[in-house]
Amino acid sequence: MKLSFVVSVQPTRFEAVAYEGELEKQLAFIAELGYQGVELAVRDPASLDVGNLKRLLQGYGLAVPAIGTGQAYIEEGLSLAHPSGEIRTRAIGRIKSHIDLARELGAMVIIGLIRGEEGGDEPRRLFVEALGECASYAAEKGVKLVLEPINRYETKLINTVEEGLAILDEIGSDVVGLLLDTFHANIEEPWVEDSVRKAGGKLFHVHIADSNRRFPGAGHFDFRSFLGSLRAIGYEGFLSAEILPWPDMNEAARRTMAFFRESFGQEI
Ligand code: LER
Ligand code: MN
Repeated sequence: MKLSFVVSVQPTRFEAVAYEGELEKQLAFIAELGYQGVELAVRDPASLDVGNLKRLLQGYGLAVPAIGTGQAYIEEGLSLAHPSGEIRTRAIGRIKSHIDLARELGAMVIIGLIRGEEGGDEPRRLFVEALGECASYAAEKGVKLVLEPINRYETKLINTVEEGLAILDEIGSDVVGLLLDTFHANIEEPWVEDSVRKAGGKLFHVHIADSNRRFPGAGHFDFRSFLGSLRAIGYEGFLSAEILPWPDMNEAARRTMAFFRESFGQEI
């Protein structure tokens, strides 16, 4: 397993990702700390200079395990389960542009808050339909999508791994898997390690934060037991730190790396 850190490529209202201005400075800092990857939160890929981004990533030796898309909902209200067909179409179009970017960067595309906050049968049906369309496009482009169960205080649609797996069954596409975020899982899963086992080979990506969404080690989440369950299913992907800027973002990034080095050495 490898560590990455979540960074926003533009200012954002979502507080658990870093945006401190210059992207290059952040990439340099993350690489210097020893992270092997950077997860990018991208509201709209159209606003990015992809050539320059690829040069920077290559220069700092950073992989991009995944691209976050939730800002398109938070900042613009685009949602895959929106009752308005016009907004759903725009949300699907936006995810397709994230898929194009992901293909360039060798990344996966996160389906998190872009599904909106409404629960119930109709939003779920609309979401499955929209996600199916995104999955067909992703399969054509050779890109994976990861559906992230999110805690009940942020959305009513898909809070648990079990609900996520049911959606995957309905979509029936090999390119769609799950993203487990320890902050959400700690709130919603009966027993996080069991949920990891249930997800098994469908677990494509992981977000890490402690129980209070601060850096690992700042709360009471049992990372030793969690990593044991990931090893047991043969998970070899990234652990992406998506954490609050506490006491500030640089210190949080430093403390995350220090926690894993001190607790697990090279064995993560
Ligand atoms: C995003 O990865 C996340 O965890 C949510 O809290 C917001 O989209
Ligand atoms: Mn997350």
